[in-house]
Amino acid sequence: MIFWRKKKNAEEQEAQDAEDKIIHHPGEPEIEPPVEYDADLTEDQEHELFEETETEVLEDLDETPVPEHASHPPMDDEQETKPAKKPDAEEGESKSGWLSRLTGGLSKSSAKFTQGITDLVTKKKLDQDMLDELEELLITADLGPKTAARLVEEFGQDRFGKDISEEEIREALAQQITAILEPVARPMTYDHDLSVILVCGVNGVGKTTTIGKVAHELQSRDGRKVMLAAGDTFRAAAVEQLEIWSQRAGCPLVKKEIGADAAAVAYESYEKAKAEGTDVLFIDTAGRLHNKANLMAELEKIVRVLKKQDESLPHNVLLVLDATTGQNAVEQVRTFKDMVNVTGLIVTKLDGSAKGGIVVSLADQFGLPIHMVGVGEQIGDLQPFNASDFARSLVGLSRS
Ligand SMILES: Nc1nc2c(ncn2[C@@H]2O[C@H](COP(=O)(O)OP(=O)(O)OP(=O)(O)O)[C@@H](O)[C@H]2O)c(=O)[nH]1
Ligand SMILES: [Mg+2]
Repeated sequence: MIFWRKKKNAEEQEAQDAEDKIIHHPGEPEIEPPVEYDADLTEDQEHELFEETETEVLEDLDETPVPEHASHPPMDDEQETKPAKKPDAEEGESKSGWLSRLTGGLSKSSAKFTQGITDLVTKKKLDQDMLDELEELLITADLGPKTAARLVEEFGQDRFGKDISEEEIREALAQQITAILEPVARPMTYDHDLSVILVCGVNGVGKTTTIGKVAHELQSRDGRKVMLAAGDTFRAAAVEQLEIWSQRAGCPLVKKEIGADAAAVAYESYEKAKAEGTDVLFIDTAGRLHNKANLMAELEKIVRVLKKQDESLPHNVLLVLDATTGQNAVEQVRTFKDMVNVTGLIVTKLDGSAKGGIVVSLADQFGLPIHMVGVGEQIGDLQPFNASDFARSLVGLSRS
């Protein structure tokens, strides 16, 4: 009996470890949680926890090994001394800059695509071998097996046995991909007197940077009153990083001591934002806690506390995804959707080695709005998502 129980525990542990891998980058050292977490707190306990965490300084936090990866490369001294790049003056200029960075970033996968399609069209007529190879190509570009199969099936429907050219394949794919992306390419909206936006995602995906970029744009370009809340209370560097962005954007920051309850930060920031007539409040969250259960408990509690203030809060829950993690991003969406009501996605790092097909895969599987894409670390590098431009870049075609 005891043996059975042990085996069951081992299985549970294995399942837990497998799930945690989704929220932790591979190769990171394990870190211990600074505090025990209780996800199911009564109101009284919650109150108590607020009191406790507000005064409790995590004495042993300095000894907690913070993973190298999570120590925020962009916010090191070197980066911070660099002045933030000024936003591009002209809309057109900004758009072509975005496109060239996107196309440049996607060139790795689009080059493979282009070459792959060239290799594919060895015969004139479209046959099953060509369709199979095309499916392989799409999977290699991170579109995922389901989306790849669907695209190839649609593609083959009217064309099977007919003459086909390389250009025709690329144009047809661009059109099909645009059709998948168009319904989800929806810009962020800030419809409420005070729009409250919770930003989540695993560590290092670009949550804090994204908040900084958007805050800057809203505050400096659109003249909206923005406030930032440092809900990642796990590491001092996380608060500092957001503080720097708040200074760049010229907007206030609500922060508490390290180890404070993230939900308390959310609570206070909302009260303050209301009192100060703020238009948009962004709440940053931790990407890494000890395990998925801790992360879930923290996010759920933030939402619960906000909902007590106003049932409609938070108005948006943005999930930030790093495109370079490929199909793992799909698992991250599933994981976070289980925890919180994700309302939209932001996909970052499309300027890097990402195979942009992951964006198509996400759009096809979840249908969640993709509000913006990140193509670099600077302020102007976060741009609204354009379905057709993206699709054409992906298959190696120029803008239509
Ligand atoms: N190349 C590139 N780098 C980006 C992009 N967006 C963010 N980054 C970089 O990714 C790294 C991590 O960004 P953060 O904003 O700190 O990520 P985070 O999700 O807040 O991380 P945690 O707070 O650890 O959970 C930084 O070096 C950013 O500059 C992007 O679109 N392209
Ligand atoms: Mg962060």
